[in-house]
Formats: sequence, structure tokens, C-alpha cells
Amino acid sequence: MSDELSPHIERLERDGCTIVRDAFDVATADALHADIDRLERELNISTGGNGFEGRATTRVYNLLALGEMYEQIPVHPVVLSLMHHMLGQACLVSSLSAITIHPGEVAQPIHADDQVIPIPKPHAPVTANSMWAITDFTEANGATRIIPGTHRAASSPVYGQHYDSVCAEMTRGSILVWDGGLWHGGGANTTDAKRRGVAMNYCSGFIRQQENQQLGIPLDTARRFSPELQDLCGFGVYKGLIGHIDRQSPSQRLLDPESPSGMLWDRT
Ligand SMILES: O=C(O)CCC(=O)C(=O)O
Repeated sequence: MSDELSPHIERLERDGCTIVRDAFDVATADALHADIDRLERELNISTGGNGFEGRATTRVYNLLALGEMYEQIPVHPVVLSLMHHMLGQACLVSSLSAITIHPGEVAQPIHADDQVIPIPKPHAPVTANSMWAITDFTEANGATRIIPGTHRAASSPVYGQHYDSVCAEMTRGSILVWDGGLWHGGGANTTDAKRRGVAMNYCSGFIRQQENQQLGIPLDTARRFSPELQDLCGFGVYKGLIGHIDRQSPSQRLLDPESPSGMLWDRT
């Protein structure tokens, strides 16, 4: 394990989260900010119509289908190494979305991202997520609220109940990384400016992705992805077994007929 990763891994194990500071540069933050403004405008994105997505929060889903600049996000070297540590080498992109909390938004209910998965808790992570700070994240503008240590709890939070939490403040260019079992939620925005983040969520290779990447990403777009990103999007076959169709990988079937199937059975 590298010196750069070990303090993050210690915090992930102890607290269930860590912040990778100065993980991307200000020019990237500016470019992502401007492009998310463009997408919100062109796609006519309106605020969420429910208490979870946020009545004063806008979300742009399926970002890998919407612009080449989003392709750098799933493969961020430090974050991806932490995901490999938590979820295994064959982890997947579960979803990639922009979350903009507008002035006046109230705090999102505290939840765990894995709470729909019916495995008795506590368990090893099967989902793990990250939040790229495109603007500064402050207590006042709605920085993500977390309850350290709750990734080891024996249950998920009760939806809508108040819990004491702390605020994951970070400057833009930082990335909050957490175990999918951690209790957390978006904060209230009491300022007059937007809080914008990009939520890059991952899962183990053997469970379903939250956003269906093989349906969501146009095949011509997926064809130009690096092999690493194609695998992350689920175009491979987990351990040579899970996700094949008639002994072919989704990649072989949809992207490149010459790519190897890698079926486990052929190795026996
Ligand atoms: O926006 C945030 O800070 C957290 C959002 C979140 O946890 C979610 O929507 O699941």
C-alpha cells in the first residue's frame, strides 16, 4: 500500500470516510462547473420533486453519456485505488451525477447508500461513493453531513429521524470518499450561492449498478472509452462468470466482437 493511500485507508476503516484534498485542479473544477450549467440549461433540468432528491436541488444523471470530460472522473487514480481496496479490483461505476444544492434547500434525510441492499449489517462494503467538490463545500452552503463510524452500525438510519452529524467541509478540488454503509446526507444551504458536487458512486462487480450503464451510455460513446473505463461500466464479465450472455461479454456483444470473452469455464 502506498504512503499516499494508507492514511485514507485508516480513516475509511475507522470513520467510514476520508477527504482527498487537492485531488483535482481548479481549471478542472471550473470546466466541470460550466459544463454542468450547460447541461442543466440544455436538458431543462428542474429540481427534484421529493424530499430525497431535494426540492431545491438539481441533479444531472448519467454524466458519462453527456460529455467526454466526465470520463476522467471514474478513473481518478487515488479514488479508484481506495475503491479497489474497499470493493475489490472488479468494482463498477454505479452512478455518476451532478448534485447542485441551491439556496434555501433544507438538509436531506440521513441515509446509508447501501440501505436497500438486504445483507445483514455490519458487512464488508458492497457500495462506496465519492463526492467531487466543484464549489467549496461549507457548513453554510450544504456540505455533506456525515456520522463517523456508522459504517460499522448494525442497522441503517430511520428515514426522516434527526441524527447529530458533522459537516465534511472541503475546498473545491477535494473529494470526499465514503463506505456505502456510512450514515450521511446533503446539508441545508443557507447561503445565496449554489453548492455543486459530482457524486461518483461505485459498487462491487457482482451486484447491480444503480444507473444501468449498458443501457444509458450510447455504444459509440462506450467504444471510445479506455478498456479500464469500459470494464468499470460493466462491459466485462465479473470473474469470468457474472454478466455473460451466451458465453460472450457485453463488450464482445456490443462494442468489439474481437475482444476476449475471458470465460472462467475456458480456464478449467
Ligand atoms: O449532496 C450531498 O452532499 C449528498 C447526496 C447524497 O447523499 C445522495 O443523494 O444520496
